[in-house]
Amino acid sequence: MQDITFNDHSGLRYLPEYFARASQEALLEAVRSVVAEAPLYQPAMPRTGKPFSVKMSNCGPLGWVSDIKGYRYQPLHPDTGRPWPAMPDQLKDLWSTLAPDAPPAEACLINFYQASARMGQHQDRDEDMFDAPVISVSLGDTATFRVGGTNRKDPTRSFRLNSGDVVVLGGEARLAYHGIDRVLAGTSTLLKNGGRINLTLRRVTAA
Ligand code: MD6
Ligand code: FE
Repeated sequence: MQDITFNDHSGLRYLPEYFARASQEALLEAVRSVVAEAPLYQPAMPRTGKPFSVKMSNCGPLGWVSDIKGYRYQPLHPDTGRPWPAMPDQLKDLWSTLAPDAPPAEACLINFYQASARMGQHQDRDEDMFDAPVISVSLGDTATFRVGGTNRKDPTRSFRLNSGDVVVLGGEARLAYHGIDRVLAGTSTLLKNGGRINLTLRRVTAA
């Protein structure tokens, strides 16, 4: 495992191959169980109601949702009305390893990308506190991740996120703009039918 801390975005950590193949498979199994109970739903943009190209679900006590009314965290699945499934142990362990000083993660957003899906540049700022980092795990096809600074116009850099890679946005980089330019189809054999899953772990409420 390497630990490359980019000095021009302090608090951004890129941990390539954090999870080896066997751990990726175990994590994927855990995600499948979550999604069996909390099916992927189609989020939509606030105000316009335009659908996202990414489908989503969540696990943990809170889940991030977006619909015509806005972005928010809520304890219930928007379609089924049931609580989100528990967070898998592998993700709790990841959080306690990489964010040892933070209170427990409350939400894990599951993003599912098929071939042409992408995610525009955004800040993760729907949480009540920004002291804890946001930690992401990528599974399946490689994606190009673009990250800038805390102002939309700041210069950006992009790098590839492969299956098993972990990204931490903490410190100053907690509110850095970032997004997914594209997913490179056929780059991983982890998901039988291709595509990419990204898991983002967050603390939502002040402890
Ligand atoms: C993605 N990731 O990789 C989108 N957010 O599909 C994110 O939006 C993200 O990777 C916060 C921290 C790390 C991330
Ligand atoms: Fe994000």
